[in-house]
Amino acid sequence: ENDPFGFVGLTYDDVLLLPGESDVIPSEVDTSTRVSKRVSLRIPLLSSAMDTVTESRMAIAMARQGGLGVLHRNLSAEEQAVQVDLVKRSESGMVTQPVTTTPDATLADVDALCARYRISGAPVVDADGTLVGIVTNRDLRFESDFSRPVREVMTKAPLVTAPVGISADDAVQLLRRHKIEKLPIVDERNRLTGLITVKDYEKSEKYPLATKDEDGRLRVAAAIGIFEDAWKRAMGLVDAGVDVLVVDMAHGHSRAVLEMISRLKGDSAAAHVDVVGGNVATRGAAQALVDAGVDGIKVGVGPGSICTTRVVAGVGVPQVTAIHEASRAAKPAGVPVIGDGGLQYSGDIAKALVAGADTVMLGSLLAGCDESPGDLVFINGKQFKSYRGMGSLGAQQTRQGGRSFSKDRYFQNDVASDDRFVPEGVEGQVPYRGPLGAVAHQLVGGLRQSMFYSGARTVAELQTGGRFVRITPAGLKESHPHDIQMTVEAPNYSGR
Ligand code: RVP
Repeated sequence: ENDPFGFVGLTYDDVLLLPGESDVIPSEVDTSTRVSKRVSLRIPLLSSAMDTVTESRMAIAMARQGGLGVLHRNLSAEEQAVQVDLVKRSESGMVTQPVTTTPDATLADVDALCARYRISGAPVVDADGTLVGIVTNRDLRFESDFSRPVREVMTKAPLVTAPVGISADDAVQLLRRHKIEKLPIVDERNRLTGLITVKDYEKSEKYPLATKDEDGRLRVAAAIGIFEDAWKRAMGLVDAGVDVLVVDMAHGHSRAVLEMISRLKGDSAAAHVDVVGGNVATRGAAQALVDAGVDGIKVGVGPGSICTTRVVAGVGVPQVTAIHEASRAAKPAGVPVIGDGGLQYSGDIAKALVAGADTVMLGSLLAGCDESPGDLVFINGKQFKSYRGMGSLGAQQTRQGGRSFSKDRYFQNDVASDDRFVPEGVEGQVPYRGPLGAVAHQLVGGLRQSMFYSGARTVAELQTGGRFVRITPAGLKESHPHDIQMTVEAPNYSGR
């Protein structure tokens, strides 16, 4: 494999999956998989840790669909921890640390709180955590003076409450019987310990595949680096309840990355958090991550749609080969592989899985969603959203408190000024795609078709039974629509 003239790197457009005998239809297949040793997903999709792709809104939407969002790290550690918090509090069977207010807060405070967490009201607690009332939208609706204190408008205790440990069914009964929307959970001394809301139950019916932790809260991952205050950032994210830490560097096969991973794995405070490392593109690098104790391996050096590493540095491995090579070290160790970057169409998901990935990470395919950060722009009557590499000049120029947080992904944290920075990414825009739900439906729908054609009921069956055929440029041309002028846009295909 080290003979460069015999070792060919293949990518998505170089291969197709052979159709195989099938006794399963698309709607019957099971797309469940693992991101890392202890975190399972119902659909094999992750959203990229990029500032034009994943903040809390995208992370919430991804987890609801059954995937996982990885919060980007081009912001202060405190802000990133707040994002984790927003996801963890967003939806659950029961909120264990509900957002609360106090009797002396103003209605304006409550209004801001509700907007921030997208909630419709909050329990009111006194200084020692005792439940003294509840304030909801309804209390604010006809109020003109928002400087009034909560104590004057809240519904005062005694409220309908439930004891710690109440079952889901009993809770729903109570909500129904009393025609209320929020049920505070209290201990024997009437201190608030949780909150159950009607909305949460409606959401669990609406999002049956949602990715949740043991407490019923949505799961979320977050990216960290390795330099300067990376450790402090990691601990802040752990405190905020992050489920997976992703050591997110352009070159994962480097000593500092391996050391960061071993250190995290050895730390008792982070013992319940899975650690993903990357990015890598060779078997040796994947083995080094395995040896460092990693729970998941992220693969991809240069495949990203916004990435210029392969031309600026001349380094990389075409993605299907990279995934295959990395999986040769990861599989025997039982460590899941994430195929990160380079996917253009839903068909590429199954190709990644057959090559050896367990999940894929998407940037450009998700950057156009409503839930990604950034505003819609109109150009010639068409709608776009901006999308940029984390190694682009623009991403480096994002500063908070005079600091840039993204340079170190490319090991250039010692570069003092922007004009000395060597970018490995570009900035641009992608077509507006609407809500993530619709986009994910098409992506997962495509994967279901792949599994049907391959005769695979599960991701594991696809991974072991799937077979590639290598194609030529003529085969690729034949694969795409040809000899026709497309007049109607398909929801899952845009021309090349
Ligand atoms: P794509 O889905 O092809 O748009 O690729 C997204 C991936 O590209 C990210 O998950 C990340 O690994 C990588 N990336 C992000 N920024 C850059 C860069 O500036 N080079 N690359």
